[in-house]
Amino acid sequence: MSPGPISTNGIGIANLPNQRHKIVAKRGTNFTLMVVGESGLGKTTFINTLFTTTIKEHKNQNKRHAKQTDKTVEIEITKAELEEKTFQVKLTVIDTPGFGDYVNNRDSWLPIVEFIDDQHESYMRQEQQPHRGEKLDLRVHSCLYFIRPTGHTLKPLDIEVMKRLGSRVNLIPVIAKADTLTPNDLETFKRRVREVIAAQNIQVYQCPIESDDESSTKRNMNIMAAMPFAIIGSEQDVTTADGRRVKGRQYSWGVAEVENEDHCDFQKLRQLLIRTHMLDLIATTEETHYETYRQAQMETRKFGEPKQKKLDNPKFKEEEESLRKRFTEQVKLEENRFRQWEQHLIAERDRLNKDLESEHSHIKDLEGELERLQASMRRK
Ligand SMILES: Nc1nc2c(ncn2[C@@H]2O[C@H](COP(=O)(O)OP(=O)(O)OP(=O)(O)O)[C@@H](O)[C@H]2O)c(=O)[nH]1
Ligand SMILES: [Mg+2]
Repeated sequence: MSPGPISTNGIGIANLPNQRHKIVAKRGTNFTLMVVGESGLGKTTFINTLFTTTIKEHKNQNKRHAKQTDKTVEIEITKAELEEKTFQVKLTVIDTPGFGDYVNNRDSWLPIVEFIDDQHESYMRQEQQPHRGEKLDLRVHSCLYFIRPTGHTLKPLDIEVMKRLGSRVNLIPVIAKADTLTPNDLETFKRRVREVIAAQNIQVYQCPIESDDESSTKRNMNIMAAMPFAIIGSEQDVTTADGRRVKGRQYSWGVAEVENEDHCDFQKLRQLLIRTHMLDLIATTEETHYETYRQAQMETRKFGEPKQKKLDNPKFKEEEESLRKRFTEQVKLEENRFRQWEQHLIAERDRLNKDLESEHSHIKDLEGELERLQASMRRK
């Protein structure tokens, strides 16, 4: 679904056909955003940056500051209300622990995928109740995947996790800490990431580009061209060389500005999330991702039957795969051993046959000799 006419400065929803706008505006919209990625890539910092640049007051102020330097160790949910013009958004942001930095932590993305599935499951169960009142809805409308700014390409772990996320939610890839790459390296890196995403068939969010007016269409194209979005996060206000106070990161060579389009795509990403495509993200979650989940569950379970955790649990699938691999390896090993043993037996048989042959010919010789001896005896 397209969010309808979109204004450049206000939230897209303010321009919806009147009736729909009234309904949504009265109730407010729930929008849930999740951040995922390896450890220490600035996920928590990004959330704080988004809050401080978007919302003046938000709940959990203290908690936010406590989170600043700490490693995130569990899934953390923060709610904030966002008011733009006459329209209200109840924003829920889900911060997740980073993974992949040491061996034991490699699989810690599994609970994140499970969390997403669980939200679909919980919503589906509420829908099946006879009294369908206000539902508790934590379905993830948009999931930002943080990519380490290596300058090379996506890692196998990224590909694996992104594939699983892309089939479940609106996946938006972002390049973390964009200030650590030169503009040229950043462009090359972006291109490589896009190529791998295409080659690996990773499903990423594609926002509708066509709009009613030309300038909106142009802006949408501009936003989409920036994917994967390069991000700079910062909780500090710093002073630029020309004396402006901005959110940014101070370096000896100058300031990397969060909200400067020449420095990174933070503004474009925020525009896509909060302004232009929020409704589309919500609608595609409902119509595509939730629907896919619901249908898959309907095909495998009877109405009201509890979810068979094991069957669709990615962790279980993982275990099953590694078990199968181990089993195949064992079988191969045994087959090899058997083949070697068989060859050994054949060689042994050949050797014995040869021995037997030579024994036979020896016997033959002896028999011949015996015959000759007997004949000469008879003649005497
Ligand atoms: N250069 C640079 N550093 C950043 C940026 N964003 C965050 N950092 C720094 O990176 C470090 C880790 O940031 P966090 O926000 O805690 O990272 P995280 O992804 O939440 O880490 P985990 O919770 O462990 O997964 C901190 O020292 C931040 O100041 C950025 O855009 N550029
Ligand atoms: Mg964190």
